[in-house]
Amino acid sequence: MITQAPHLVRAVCPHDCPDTCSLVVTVKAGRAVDLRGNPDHSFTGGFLCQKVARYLERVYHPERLQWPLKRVGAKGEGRFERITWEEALDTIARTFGALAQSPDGPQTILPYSYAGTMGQLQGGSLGFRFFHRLGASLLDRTICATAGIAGCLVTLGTRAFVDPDTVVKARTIINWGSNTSVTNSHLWVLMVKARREGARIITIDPHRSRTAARSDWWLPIRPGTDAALALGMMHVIWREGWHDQDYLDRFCLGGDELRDRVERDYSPEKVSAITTLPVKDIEDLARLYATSREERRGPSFIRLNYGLQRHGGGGMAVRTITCLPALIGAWRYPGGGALLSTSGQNPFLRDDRLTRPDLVPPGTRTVNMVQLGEALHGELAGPPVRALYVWNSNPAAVCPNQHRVRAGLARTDLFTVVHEQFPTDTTRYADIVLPATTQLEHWDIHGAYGHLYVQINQPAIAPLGEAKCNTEVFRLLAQRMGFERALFDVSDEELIRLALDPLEAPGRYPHQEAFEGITRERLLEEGPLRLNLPLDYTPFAHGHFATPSGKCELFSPSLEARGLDPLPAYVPPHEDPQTHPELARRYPLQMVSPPHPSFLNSTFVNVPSLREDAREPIVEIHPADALQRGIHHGQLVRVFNERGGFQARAVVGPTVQPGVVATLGVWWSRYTADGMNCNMTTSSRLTDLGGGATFFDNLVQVAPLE
Ligand SMILES: Nc1nc2c(c(=O)[nH]1)N[C@H]1C(S)=C(S)[C@@H](COP(=O)(O)OP(=O)(O)OC[C@H]3O[C@@H](n4cnc5c(=O)[nH]c(N)nc54)[C@H](O)[C@@H]3O)O[C@H]1N2
Ligand SMILES: Nc1nc2c(c(=O)[nH]1)N[C@H]1C(S)=C(S)[C@@H](COP(=O)(O)OP(=O)(O)OC[C@H]3O[C@@H](n4cnc5c(=O)[nH]c(N)nc54)[C@H](O)[C@@H]3O)O[C@H]1N2
Ligand SMILES: [Mo]
Repeated sequence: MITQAPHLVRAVCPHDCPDTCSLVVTVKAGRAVDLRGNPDHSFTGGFLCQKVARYLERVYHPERLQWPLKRVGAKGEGRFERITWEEALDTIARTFGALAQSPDGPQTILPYSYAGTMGQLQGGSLGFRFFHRLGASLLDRTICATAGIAGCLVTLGTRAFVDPDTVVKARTIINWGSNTSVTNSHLWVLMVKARREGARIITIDPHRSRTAARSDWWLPIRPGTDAALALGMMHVIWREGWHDQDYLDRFCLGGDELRDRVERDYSPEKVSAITTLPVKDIEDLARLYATSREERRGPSFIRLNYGLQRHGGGGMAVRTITCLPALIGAWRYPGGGALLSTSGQNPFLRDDRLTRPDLVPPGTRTVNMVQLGEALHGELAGPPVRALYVWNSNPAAVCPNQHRVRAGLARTDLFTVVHEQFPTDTTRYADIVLPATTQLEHWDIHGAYGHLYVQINQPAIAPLGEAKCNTEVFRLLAQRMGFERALFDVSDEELIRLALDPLEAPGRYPHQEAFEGITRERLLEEGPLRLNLPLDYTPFAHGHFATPSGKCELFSPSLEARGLDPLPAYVPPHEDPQTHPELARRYPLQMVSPPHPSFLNSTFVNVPSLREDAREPIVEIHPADALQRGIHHGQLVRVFNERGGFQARAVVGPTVQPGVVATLGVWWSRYTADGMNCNMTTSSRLTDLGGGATFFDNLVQVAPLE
């Protein structure tokens, strides 16, 4: 396949981002010399974000791991020696085999992976299959999205979904806890198109994000109080008679109960006190939202994202916000409704045939990935963790309560394997480091969580050095463990076929018909193909929710059966100054720590041009809070709480409200002055629904360094 004349290869951006761009790579004499957004894919529109535009700098980075290593220094020190694949694989198989035979059994082995690649093959498939067959502990992959999914399931029975291609028709657009122009930039393009047709763009965010700055209206809500705002909007909508009674009567459960609750408990005055937004703003927001069809001649669209979920009440917040479109009947119209994720529309995004959960021994314990620190300190139920296998993740940077995570990783009796492309914070703690391929060096098949296209990624170049892809490593390990050949002697191309094969259970939601006509051959020949769903798709225009009642459950009998509040409600943050004044006396500032536009979580921090762009960790603080602490703009400060601290440069200004601070980006320890990052301060407590992470539910203090 690799020829001397320059040729083009179609690839897919593998990163954890809703946009899953289609890429075109130019290869010359076996080397990728150019990479750009595919102009023929309508959603990608021929442009890439500032990070992936530099993807080749990652691929050919001088620090790419190219051969297996074994540790020769202390854990955390980062001293390694080159070994052969034979030695590396034998060591791992021998250690896993011995642990599986030990009295505590295979659950002493903890696999740890997240979204280094979103591909169905390299991000799922044989990796899961291997650890399921081994009987290792299961990992609850909660670090990002589970609170929101759980919240959506209560109200809608599926993820809040609007066909992104229809967003240009919306006339009131709300970015709710969503930094769309940064984290979902191709949807932002559609929002701007809608604005040219008269749409108004509103952003609800405690931080004046790039998106907030580019919006028509920014509402600087107090962190963790979004459910209260949504309930206040409902109060106003019912009071003013802006609701859609017909939609409520025909397609919803519990409209009257919800109305009683918001009339009684969520007056704009009360909501104003919780959210710190003025009463007038709450009323104006409700009006713009509910009267968009009449006044702005098009429906209302909410881009609901992850920022507002990373709080103690994050699940309930999403459950509550996803009630709003039903209240005003927004689901009836193309472009109307709320979008969290399109992934629920794609059959293979939950395909057990690739991962084989049926192989898991009954009674296997599950470890919540947010609580890696606790797991490594033996504080969770079940056998102690004696071995850790990390791939597609960098927990020594991205995991909350980082001091405890690092202390756990430093345990001398823990056997740690890390399969990585780069020497990250996590590889420093590994006993064995395995070199991984990048997206240009392996096969994959991708859906997306921000559009409706399926794509195949073809390898453009040969693996660098001795790098191997995830599926290959699990094949080799399975061989050494003596696992069934039928389970693991499966090529990547066969796995792609399996992913696209018809499901055995027809009629299952999402519908298999979505794949009709989408074949491996067509994907290879034609590039991205849209799922077989109608244009202007409005799945809830006539109800058909995926809840047990088939209705939009404003009142949830299933929550009631679990002994939980069946109606939407405001659940305060775990670390809430209003309800925990004594904690707030020591740590008075609520800190959010969303991604830096130059980075993708902790990925790309080691690409020099992007890191230069981000410069160094900063903390944005309101002038009143800075004055009180004697902090001036540009000064070095320490941000801390009981869990730990990190150093940052103060950016003083009105980009946050008093009582709130913001820091951007998950830095690698080697690129910060003190070797720390924001996750030194974040907590491993979980959300109310879904067991999710609460990164932004974090009280801190800020003090000048000198
Ligand atoms: N460039 C870039 N793109 C990315 C990523 C990246 O790291 N870099 N990460 C990818 C991943 S893994 C994900 S999950 C998505 C995340 O996509 P988003 O959800 O858009 O990401 P965040 O920036 O974490 O959060 C959005 C905004 O929520 C705000 N926020 C924090 N707390 C609250 C709150 O209580 N209420 C409200 N209303 N807002 C709040 C934050 O200040 C932030 O500006 O983006 C993906 N895309
Ligand atoms: N404070 C704070 N913390 C956060 C967040 C935040 O906003 N604030 N965001 C959270 C969110 S939303 C998420 S999703 C998590 C993300 O957590 P992770 O999924 O761990 O994300 P990354 O930091 O991107 O690390 C992924 C790693 O996988 C590696 N990798 C990429 N491709 C491959 C491959 O093919 N094979 C192998 N073996 N490795 C590969 C990359 O080199 C990279 O080091 O972080 C969370 N942490
Ligand atoms: Mo995420």
